[in-house]
Amino acid sequence: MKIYFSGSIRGGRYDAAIYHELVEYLKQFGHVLTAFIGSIDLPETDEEGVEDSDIWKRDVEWVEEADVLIAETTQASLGVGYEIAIANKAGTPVLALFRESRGKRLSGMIGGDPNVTVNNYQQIDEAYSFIDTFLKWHTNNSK
Ligand code: 6IA
Repeated sequence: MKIYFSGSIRGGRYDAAIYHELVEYLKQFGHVLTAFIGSIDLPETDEEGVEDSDIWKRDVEWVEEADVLIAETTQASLGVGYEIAIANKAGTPVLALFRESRGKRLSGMIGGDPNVTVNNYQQIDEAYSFIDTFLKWHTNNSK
């Protein structure tokens, strides 16, 4: 299974440790195309030598070829929202994981999308369990 993991980069790396945990967990189910998003020391802005046009082209291809897209959406990110929209268009199932904290709510454009499975969690184990349920369902009903 090809898994596209989405998490904030330029939107802010505050949740990098959580992305790391999620990516490590996802690896048991298949190939995580974007495992680098879970790198704790991935820079927010220091991306010398990487053209935005190349990032966009490769990521759009990966979202389209992925079997599922799993996004950690707590830290708002334009890129993550954009990827969710592309996945929808490509028919790639989307799971959005959100931690209800800091008095913040998920964007209505994600929370209100009938094609997105939104699961709220507090502890990482709850996120793992939502991932299990989501992947089990989509393994049995693949696109
Ligand atoms: O707007 P953001 O930068 O927060 O968007 C984050 C999302 O866009 C992630 O889910 C990624 O899939 C994608 N994305 C944004 N920047 C990059 C990128 N930059 N490379 C790949 N995907 C990206 C180069 C990173 C480099 C330091 C290794």
